Amino acid sequence: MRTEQPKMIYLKDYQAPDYLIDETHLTFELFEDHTLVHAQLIMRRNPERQGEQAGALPPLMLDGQQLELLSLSLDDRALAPGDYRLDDSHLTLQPQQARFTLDSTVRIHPESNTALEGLYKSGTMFCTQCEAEGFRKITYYLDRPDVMSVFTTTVSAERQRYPVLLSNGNPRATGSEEGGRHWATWEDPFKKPAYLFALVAGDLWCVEDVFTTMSRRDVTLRIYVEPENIDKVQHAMDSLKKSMRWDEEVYGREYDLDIFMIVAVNDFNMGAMENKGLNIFNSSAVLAKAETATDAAHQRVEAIVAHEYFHNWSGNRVTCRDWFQLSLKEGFTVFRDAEFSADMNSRTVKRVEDVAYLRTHQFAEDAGPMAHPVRPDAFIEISNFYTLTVYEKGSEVVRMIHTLLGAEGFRKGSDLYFQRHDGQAVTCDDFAKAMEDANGVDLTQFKRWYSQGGTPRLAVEERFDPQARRYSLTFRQSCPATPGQPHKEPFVIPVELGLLDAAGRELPLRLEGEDSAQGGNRVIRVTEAEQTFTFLDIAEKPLPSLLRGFSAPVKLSFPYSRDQLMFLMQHDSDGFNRWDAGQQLAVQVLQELIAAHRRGEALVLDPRLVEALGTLLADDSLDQAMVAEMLSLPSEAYLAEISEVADVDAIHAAREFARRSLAEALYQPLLARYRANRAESQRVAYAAEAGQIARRSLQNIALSYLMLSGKTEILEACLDQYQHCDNMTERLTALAVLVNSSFEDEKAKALGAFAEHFKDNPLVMDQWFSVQAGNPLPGGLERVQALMGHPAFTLKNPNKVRALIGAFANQNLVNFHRADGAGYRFLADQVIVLNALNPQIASRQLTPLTRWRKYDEARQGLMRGELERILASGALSSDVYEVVSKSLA
Ligand code: B3K
Ligand code: ZN
Repeated sequence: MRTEQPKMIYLKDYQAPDYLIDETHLTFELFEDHTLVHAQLIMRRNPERQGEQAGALPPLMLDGQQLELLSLSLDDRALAPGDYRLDDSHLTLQPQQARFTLDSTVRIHPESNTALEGLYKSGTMFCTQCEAEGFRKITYYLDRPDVMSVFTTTVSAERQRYPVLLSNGNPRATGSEEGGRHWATWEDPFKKPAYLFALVAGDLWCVEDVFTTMSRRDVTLRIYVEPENIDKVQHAMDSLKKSMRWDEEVYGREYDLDIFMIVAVNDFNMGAMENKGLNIFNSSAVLAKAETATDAAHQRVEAIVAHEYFHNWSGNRVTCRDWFQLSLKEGFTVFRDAEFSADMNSRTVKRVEDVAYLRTHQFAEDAGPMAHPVRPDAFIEISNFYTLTVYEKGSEVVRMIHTLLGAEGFRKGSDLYFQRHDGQAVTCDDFAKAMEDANGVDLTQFKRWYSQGGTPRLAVEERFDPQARRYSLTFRQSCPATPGQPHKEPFVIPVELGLLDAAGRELPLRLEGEDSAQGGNRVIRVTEAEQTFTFLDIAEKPLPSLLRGFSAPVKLSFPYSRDQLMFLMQHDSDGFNRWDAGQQLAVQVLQELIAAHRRGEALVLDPRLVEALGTLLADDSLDQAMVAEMLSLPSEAYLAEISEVADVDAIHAAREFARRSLAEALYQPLLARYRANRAESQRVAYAAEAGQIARRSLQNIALSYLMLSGKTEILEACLDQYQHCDNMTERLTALAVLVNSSFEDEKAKALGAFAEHFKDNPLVMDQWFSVQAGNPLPGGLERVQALMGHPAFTLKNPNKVRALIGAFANQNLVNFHRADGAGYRFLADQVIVLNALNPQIASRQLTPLTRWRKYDEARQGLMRGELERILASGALSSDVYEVVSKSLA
């Protein structure tokens, strides 16, 4: 908890460290009521700083929090309290020579660490989470990413309780001690910052495999889990091997150590952590088998395993100089894992999912009080900056570089980046420079994507001159002000586009100034506030397909008519834009319904939406996963994001009306698709592979529409699917549509049976909580409050908090935003409790309240009131303080 006034830290103040740590030798003695940490640091003056600060050596200021210092010596000389200074967060002393060895012993208390940062216990197991600044809760250190050291780690613990002792690198030695204890020593030969340190001790089982690298070295692969989960590891292991091969093939990156380990833990603040050679994962990001994990969960495991593995190069071998550069590793690695998933599954579906997520959540962040550039220039608490902007928008920025340079040029740039900076801690500018140098291009203006926050708007206008056969597109870009950035300079916006003729064929494209046409799909660069591109030899007025594949993270507007959108839905050669045309059509129709609802008028659905979706359903040749995506109406959260003032009740009413009308109008084709796919699901055994996933996604969205009919034949089909299936994807969907229906008896029975059957599986219980938390029927808050008292719920487990409180506040908009403010009060109450238990989780849960400006005046007042109540509630963590104070500013 904070005792000093929180301080803003600025990128412009960055200075290289005064001292370096060449070697770090750690010994941990783990006990039930405390842990002793001995650290030997072989240190020297940083030569880079020597010139600037000639003369006497500067003081050495080590980071350290919540440590009880037991002994300290400098070059074997014990230091007395008068020889150093201690405060809440630092240990300061005066070295006498440029090279020295510092030994310290501290006592820490992992057994009572509920913040889950540093060394802590998850169940009976010891584990660590050090990124970003958790290592300072383990020992006194220069806890900053530009201090890179080799580590040896010895862990000692009681053998019976903790038979497995792990740390980074390769295993070196093991031995026994008196009193039933044993020890193991690990050596990591690669220099790394302290945030990549990891330690695990527990009673774990593992699945082992071998991967032969491109230079024919055998690497041992191990995934450690608690014994009861050993049957849920194969999917993660397969994903790991695929990732290792893909990184060799696509980036030429080979794994370096002799062993790569993953450990699954139940209590974890986020998805997973890329510690060198010893990744620690939230069990939800490792464990997956047919009976307990949905298709989405299987795909999430594959993506996160890949993401953490890819960090071995993009993050570990080449790391960040300071935390302002976080997107250097995160944006790049998200881009890498997205491309991996696209290669393993359906590329278009992956892109659709990612873009829908970005537009809904990152765009909202960009429009709110916590908006910041991909490379922020100031923060109070770095944990608050593991954001959608740094990750997802950061990935879009890397994707744009890829689009501008082409796959080959991008690979030349990444090769140069890895080769030039291996073993270094670098900046986003270094990344861009490698891309520039390898390709002979200038990215100066492009780099505004790193320094300017906010979502650019790109308005497009067309003009056609039939006599001159000229077709022009005028682009106007602007970007709204964000905190600290009132004015923005123009971005470089790559716009991938094509022009379609009346038959839906792509026209050859010749821009003014070019000698001949160059294909029908191309990327143009919008670099000015206003810019016109003229295409020549255009005989008839074409229909433009713009921003294909979502080639830039902008809000594009073009005055499409509904008929034009229907045309694009059917004819665009770009699968992403076919989906996007469908979304734009649905948005237009839904916005009309929202407005009608607000005026108190009767709602009438535009038949064109029925026709468009009916056409898709009738076409057997289409990818079923894409049909499922296109049948999904834009989410309530997205409709809220694009509203000037979000009227959640009107949004919900309009969207539900549209869903019911579609279900009624398309009942027969939906039922036919449902039955065919369900029959197939019953015929073949479950596999988490693309074809089956596509089939189930269409089956399940069809069921969710059909259930709106309230017909008994559908209720029976739903109950049959719930009871007779070999996988969680079908079972959970059946449960969810039942929960959202008005069949109260069947609902209660199914919920009871589900909980009874899965009560010993915490990850499945998380899904059970989420399904209920998301139920929009009246009384949502009371249901959630009752579930907080369920024996499987605890505020101490982040997955439970996310599953119940997070799902309620983020996905159940009508109940969370109920007019009396009780939803807000509930969330604020939980944040106040969580603030003391786990600041990172508390601060995350606050997000929906930070969006108060989106709502009507009455709700704004209620939301602000709750933020003020949190601010006044006592000693706030820096995490919660930063978010609340910026939201109220
Ligand atoms: N690098 C970690 C995130 C650490 C978050 C610390 N609050 C996981 C990842 O992005 O791979
Ligand atoms: Zn990452």
